[in-house]
Amino acid sequence: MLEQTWRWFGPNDPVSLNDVRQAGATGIVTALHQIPNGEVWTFEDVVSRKSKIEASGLTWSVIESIPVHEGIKTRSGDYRRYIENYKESIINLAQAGIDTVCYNFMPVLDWTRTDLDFSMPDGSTGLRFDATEFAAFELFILQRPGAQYLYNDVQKRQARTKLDGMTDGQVKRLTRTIIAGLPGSEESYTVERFRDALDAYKDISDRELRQNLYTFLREIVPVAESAGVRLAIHPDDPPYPILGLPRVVSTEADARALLAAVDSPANGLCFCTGSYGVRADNDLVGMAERLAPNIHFIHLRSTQRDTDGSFQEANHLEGDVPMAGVMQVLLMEQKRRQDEGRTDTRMPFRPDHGHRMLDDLTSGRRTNPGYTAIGRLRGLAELRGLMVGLLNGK
Ligand code: DNO
Repeated sequence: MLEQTWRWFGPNDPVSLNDVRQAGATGIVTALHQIPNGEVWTFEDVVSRKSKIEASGLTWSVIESIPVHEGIKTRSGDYRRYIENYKESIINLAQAGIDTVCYNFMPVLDWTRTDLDFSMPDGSTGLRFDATEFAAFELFILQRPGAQYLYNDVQKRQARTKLDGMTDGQVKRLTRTIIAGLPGSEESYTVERFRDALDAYKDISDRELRQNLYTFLREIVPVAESAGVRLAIHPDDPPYPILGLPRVVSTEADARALLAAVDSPANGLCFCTGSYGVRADNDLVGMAERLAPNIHFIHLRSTQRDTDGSFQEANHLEGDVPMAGVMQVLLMEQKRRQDEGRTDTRMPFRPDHGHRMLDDLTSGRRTNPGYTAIGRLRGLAELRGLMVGLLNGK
């Protein structure tokens, strides 16, 4: 069985460690969100959080994430110090007995959505990225220079109509949803600061961002390898360029190129089916098969694509992601690792996101968008059932 894990945002998360136990997960995925981006995670801080998790009968399975400072992505400012700090954090985590670290290299924004409460046909709500709403934000609210070249006349008209139909409150909400930072995001911006952050990338092409990522990896992978830590890069979400920014972890070719840049078992992937799955040209089962030896962490979630780049988050076993096929490949990889006597047979996965439903919807309890108790409980239960079914069906 793959290890069943659950993202927990720390002591302030409305979904408690006890809730997690009742959901049937055994591993916790979390980060020290209180530590400012770029600073060192000390051994003491890590151990203190770890003992809280263990006191609840759970283990700290994966770090998600040690944030990569924007200075590292742009190779500017104090980036050398941030890289040294990153190495130190990895060493401290290893000393505390934690061996899997997730991170991402998305410029400016971590994951991006336009609607956190989109009504699903069954009456629950979920997360959605709407391409027309995003265009309305970029063209007319942010008024980003250059944005007008990304859209054709029809798209611009649709975006204008969308904006004209929105109240001031809706415009504010859309803006906040895009730039204020979704749960787990490493940055949060006002419109002004957001413009500055985008500006920092004006001379950074796709090629340069890739080079910055590979150079970063050449620096940290050897440290991780000798500490016995596995790195897992999360793909871009959504997996295509937005806001004129370069995107370098969206496809199988991107994943292969970064693995080839530093050939080490420590240089690995977070296989996020929901993120990669938004592109119809990402063959998820084939990717899982071919990339399997370097998959150190797994996010299982499904999306339903529209034709214009919009998507919404579907139930875990529905939508466009061939979940059974992916699960089958991952179970085979685990078996292969066990047969080979590899040490990384744990293969943690978490149900990524979930709809707001039942009491989470009606009781007024505040949960982090996407990180509800009951929606994820449903996701985990379905995925567990699928896994046990596949294992017993042979
Ligand atoms: C969203 C998450 C991301 C992810 C980071 C990893 O729900 O999957 O915030 O944690 O991109 O660094």
